Amino acid sequence: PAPRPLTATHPLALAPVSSPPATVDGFVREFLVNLNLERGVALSSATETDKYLALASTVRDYLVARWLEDQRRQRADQSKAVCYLSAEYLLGRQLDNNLLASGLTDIATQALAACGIDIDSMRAHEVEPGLGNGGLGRLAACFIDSLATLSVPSIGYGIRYEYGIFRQVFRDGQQIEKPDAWLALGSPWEFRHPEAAQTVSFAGHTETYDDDGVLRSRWVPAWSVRAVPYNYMVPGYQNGRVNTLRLWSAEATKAFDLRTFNSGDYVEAVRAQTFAENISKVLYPEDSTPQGKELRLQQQYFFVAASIADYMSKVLPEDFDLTKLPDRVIFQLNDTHPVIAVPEMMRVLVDERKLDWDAAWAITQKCFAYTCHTLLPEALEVWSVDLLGRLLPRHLEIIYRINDEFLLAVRERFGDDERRLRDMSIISENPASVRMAYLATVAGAKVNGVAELHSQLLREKVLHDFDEMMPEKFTNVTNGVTPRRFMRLANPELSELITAALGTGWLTDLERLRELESYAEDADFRAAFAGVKAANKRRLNEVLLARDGFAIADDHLLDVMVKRLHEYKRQMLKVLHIVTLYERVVSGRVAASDLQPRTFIFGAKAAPGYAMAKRVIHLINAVGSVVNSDPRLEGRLKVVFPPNYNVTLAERVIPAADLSEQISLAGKEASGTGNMKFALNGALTIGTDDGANVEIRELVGDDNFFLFGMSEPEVEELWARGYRPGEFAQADDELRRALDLISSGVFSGGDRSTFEPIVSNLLYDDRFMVLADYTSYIAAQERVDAAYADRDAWTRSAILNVARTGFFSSDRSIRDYIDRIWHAQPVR
Ligand code: TH1
Repeated sequence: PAPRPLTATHPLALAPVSSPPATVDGFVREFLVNLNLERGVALSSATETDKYLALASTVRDYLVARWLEDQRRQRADQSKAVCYLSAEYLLGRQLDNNLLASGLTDIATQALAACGIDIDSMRAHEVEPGLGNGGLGRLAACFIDSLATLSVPSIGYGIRYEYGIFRQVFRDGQQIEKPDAWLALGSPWEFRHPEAAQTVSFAGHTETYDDDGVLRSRWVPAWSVRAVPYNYMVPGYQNGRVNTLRLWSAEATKAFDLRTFNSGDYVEAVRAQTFAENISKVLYPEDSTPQGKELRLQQQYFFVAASIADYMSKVLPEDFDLTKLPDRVIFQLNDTHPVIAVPEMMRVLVDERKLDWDAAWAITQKCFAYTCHTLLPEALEVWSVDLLGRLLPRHLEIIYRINDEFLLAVRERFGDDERRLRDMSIISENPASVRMAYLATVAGAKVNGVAELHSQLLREKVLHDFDEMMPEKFTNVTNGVTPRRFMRLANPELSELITAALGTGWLTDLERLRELESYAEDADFRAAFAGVKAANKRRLNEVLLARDGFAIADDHLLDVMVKRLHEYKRQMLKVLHIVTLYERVVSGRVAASDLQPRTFIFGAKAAPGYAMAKRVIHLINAVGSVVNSDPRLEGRLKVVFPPNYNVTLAERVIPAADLSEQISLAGKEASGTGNMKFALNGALTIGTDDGANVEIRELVGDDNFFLFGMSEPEVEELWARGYRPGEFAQADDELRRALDLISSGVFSGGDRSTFEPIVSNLLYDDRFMVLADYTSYIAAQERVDAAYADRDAWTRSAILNVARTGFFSSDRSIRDYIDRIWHAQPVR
C-alpha cells in the first residue's frame, strides 16, 4: 500500500518520537551515533570536545520527546502560564543537571566507561554559560528549575549574550577582565529557530492617523533588528516535565546591504550588521548598580519586545479573546530591567490590536507583576526622557499617559497634595527621567520584595507613598535556591547521608530535612556528617591545587566569603579581621600557636568601572601574599583568593565551608542567596540582621548562628545622629592598629599610597559603616573560635543548620509566587 502522507494529523506528527530506551547499551549506541553522525568522527580519533558534544546530544535526545509533548499539551489545554522576564540567567553547567533531571546519571556513567571515557572528564570539559552577574541571575536559574520541577507551565525569556560575565584574572593582585567566549566550542544545549525570528524596531517618530473615523497613534520606527530565538530545555527533577528557556540573539535584518556592497563600500555594508549584533553581544557586568547606557536600554527593549511578540503571535492561539489574557498568562518582571514591557504591551494592545486604552490598561495591569531586588537608591533604574524619547518615542508617549492617569487617581484619593504628587510621579524632573520601579509598581498586579525585612523596608521607605495608596499590591516572597544543584549535585556525599537517614523524597520536599534534627543527637551520624565535610574540604583542595595552585589544610577552619565585590557587602570588614589577627601575632601580643588555624577563602568579581571595589580586590591579594608567606604565623592563617568565582566554583567551595560570611550593613542586602546555600550545606553563619539572614537565624536559632552588628533601625539612628567613623577608630585600639598597618605600606612593598584611598574612605566617609560594626564583628569571630574548639558541638550546630533551613528551597519560593501572585496551577 502507498505510504500515508505525513500530515499534521498523522499519528506520527501528533505523537512525538518516543525517548530512546534508557539502558546502558542503548545509551552507548546513541552516543556513538551522535559521535559519528553529528561530529563526523570515530571514537578512536574523537577529541574531548567531540565526546562532550556527542554526550550532550545524547542526553538532549532523551529529553526532547518529553519536551515536545509538554509543548503540545500546553498548546492544547487552557492552563495559565508564567512568562518569567529576566535580563540574566546565571545557569551554571548543564550536563550534570540534565543527567540528574532525566535520571540518566548512572546509565551515562556506565555507558561512557564502556567506551573508555571517564564521565568526570566530560563534566570538567563544559564551559558554564555565565549569562548573569550574581544573585539576581542565579535566582532566575533556580526559579526555572523549580517551575519545571513543580510542573508549572512556564517560559523563561531572556538574552543570549554572546559574551557572558567576564573571566577574571589577577595580574600583580589586580583584576583584569577577559572576554568570556562561552560559545567557542559550540553550544550543544540550544536549538536555534531562525524561522521564529521577530523584528524589533527602534527610534523614528510617532504620528496620528485616521483609522476609519477613529484617530489613532502609530510608531514609524527608523531602524530594526531581527531577534532570533534559541530554545533551551529546562527539565524538572525526574518528573518528565520539560519547560522552555527562550533566549534572543540580535541579528541584522539584512545580512548585507547589497546595494552598498555592490557599490564597493564593504565596510559600510558590514557596519550595519555589526551594529545590530552589538545588541546581544555582551552582558553588562554591573551588579546592583545599573549602568545607564543606551545599549543597555536597547538590550532591555530588544528582549522584551521579542518576548511579547513571541507570546502574542506564536504561543497564544489565533483569534484569542484578549480580554481573557490575564487568565492565560502572567509576566513576572525580574527587577526593573524588563519593565519597558509594560508600555510595549500597551502599544501592542492599543496600536496593533486596536483595543481602546482603558480595556488595554485593565488587561495590562493584571498581566504583570514586579519583583524588586534592592533598596540601594543608586540601583533604582531611571531613564532620561531624552534618551527614551529618542529610542522609543511611542513608549514615552504611553508612559506619559499612564502617569497622567495615575496622578489623577492620586489627586482623587489624596487631594492636591503637591508633595505626594511630585514624589509619586513616574516622571521625575531635573533632569526629566522615567522611574522604572514606579512604572512597574503602578502597572503591576503585585509588587514583591525578596526577603521579609526587604519587603518591609520597601513598603516603609522606597515605595512608601505607593503602599499607602494601594497596600494590597505589596507582598513578600523570600528567595530560595534549588536543592538539586546546590545539594544533590554540589554535595553528593551529604545527599547520600541524608537519603540514608530519611529515604528519598526530600529533594523535592525540602522541609523534610527537619527530620534530621533528631540525628543531630546521634554521635554516629555526627561523625559521618563531619566525615563528609572533611571529604568536601579534600575535594576542594584538589580542585584549587589543580586550578590555581592553592592548598587547603585539613585542620583549618574554612572561613568563606564569596559574592560580588561591593562596598555594601563589606569585604573590607573581613580584611580588617584578617589584618587584626596578623597584627596581634607580629606585634607579639598573641602567640601564633594560640591562633585557631583558619583558611580564608574569597571569591569576588568587581564591576570593571568600580574603582573602589577593584582596590579592595588588590588589597585582599596583597594581604594574602604577606600573610601566607610570613613565617611568624607558622602557617596558621592562610588567605586564598581563587580568581573567576563562578557557579562551578561555588559548587565546590560551598559544601566545604565551615563558616559563611554574610556581613553586609543591615538594610542593604535585599536577601542574599549564598547565605541559604551555605546553611543548607552545613556551614554556620556569621552575619548581620540583614536580608534573609534574619529568617535563617530565626529558623536555626541563636545558638547556631553568630549574630553581630547594628540592626537596621540602629543604622538609621546612627545616620540621623551623624556618623563619624574616625570616632570608632579612636575608640578601638585594635581597629586603629589594623588601619595603620594597611596605611604603613607593609602590604604594598612599602608604598603608602597604594591603599591609602581605602583607609581614608573608611576614616572619613565609610558609607557602609564598616568601622561602626568592627568591634562587634571581632567579638563574634572570637565566639566562632571558641565554638569551633568543641568540634562535636560545632558539627551538631551544622546539622541543625541543614535540618532547619529546608524553607529556603526555591520550590517553596515558587509555591509562594503561585499562591500570592500568579494563581497559575501546576499541571500533572
Ligand atoms: C541581588 C540582590 O543584591 C541580592 O540581595 C538578592 O539576593 C538577589 O538580587 C536576588 O534577589 C541583586 N542583583 C542585582 C543586579 C542588578 C540590579 C539590581 C540587583 S539586586 C543589575
